[in-house]
Amino acid sequence: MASVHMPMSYASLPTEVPMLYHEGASLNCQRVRLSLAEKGIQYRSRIIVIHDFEHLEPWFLKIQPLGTVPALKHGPIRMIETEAIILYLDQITTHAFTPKLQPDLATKEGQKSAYYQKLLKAVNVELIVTGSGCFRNLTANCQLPSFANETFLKNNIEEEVEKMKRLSNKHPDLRYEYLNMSELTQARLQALNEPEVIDALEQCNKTLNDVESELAKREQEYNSNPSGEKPWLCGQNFTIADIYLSTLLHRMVLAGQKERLWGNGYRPLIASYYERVRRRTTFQESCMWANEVYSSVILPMMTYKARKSAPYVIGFAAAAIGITIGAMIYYKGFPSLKR
Ligand SMILES: N[C@@H](CCC(=O)N[C@@H](CS)C(=O)NCC(=O)O)C(=O)O
Repeated sequence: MASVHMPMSYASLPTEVPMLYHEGASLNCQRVRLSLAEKGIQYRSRIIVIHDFEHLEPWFLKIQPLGTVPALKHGPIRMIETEAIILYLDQITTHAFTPKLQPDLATKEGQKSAYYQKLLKAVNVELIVTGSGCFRNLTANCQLPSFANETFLKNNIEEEVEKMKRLSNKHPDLRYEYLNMSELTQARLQALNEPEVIDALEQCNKTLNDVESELAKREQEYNSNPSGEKPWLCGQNFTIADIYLSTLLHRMVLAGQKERLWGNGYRPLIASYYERVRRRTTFQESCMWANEVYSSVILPMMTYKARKSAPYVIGFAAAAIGITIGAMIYYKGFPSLKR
């Protein structure tokens, strides 16, 4: 991957390589990873294993008080919100190296990309994905693991809330952060019912109507003057709107919503857009593995558990070696016991 581009006028920026705290499957993390790849920015990576509640650990809350991923640290700069992170990454590289993800707002392409980014950001993807796990009747070809069903997901959220409450007593300096998280998490649990999920799907459906019409305009423009690469959603460049759209579509495939939203010839332009973006190298590197449960969930969880139990394993090994050496000395001291 290319290194961080630091032109002379950007000399005041931290010189160290940014550190990204993220999770494999998370939609927002895919958005930031894809932006990093598009901008050719090298970064250090720290996976936070949300499924094992690593985001509740005090060290992480001191970096990200909301306990969510992604979070980015760049020298003294700390960023905790996806859109802000992407716009920051866009600022620390210049147009001379990579096109702007958010083109100049004075241009038609810039206005369109800002508009579609906001529209796509408003889709409640988290509720659709969790809801698809709970209400499989709303899905087709769902790729979520079968254990991620209603009972499992609800128990998991309840367990998370309990843990937050316990930790708020154990760490008085982070009490506010834990209680704030527990309120937000409880609200998520309440929204987890079939009608709310259907509403979220309907909102997504309406947004994709607009997207299909916008893609039709690009198609028309291209057909009337077919030169160079085919345009993306807002014009010639792959913008922040494409970051939000491509990752939304990828997440909908995982959730088993592809058939409903652009399957069987319905919305053909979105269908070919998704096929095209899947072939994009940056997307392959940063997002494709997000839908593979082994790479994005199981492997990081196993690594995390091994890391957590490492002190015990090392302690056990040290004790075993100690006992063996002790026994050897003991037996040497008692020659009659030697063979
Ligand atoms: N507003 C935040 C939201 C980030 C967010 O909700 N991240 C999810 C993963 S996509 C998360 O960390 N959830 C923690 C949890 O589920 O407890 C942003 O845009 O970055």
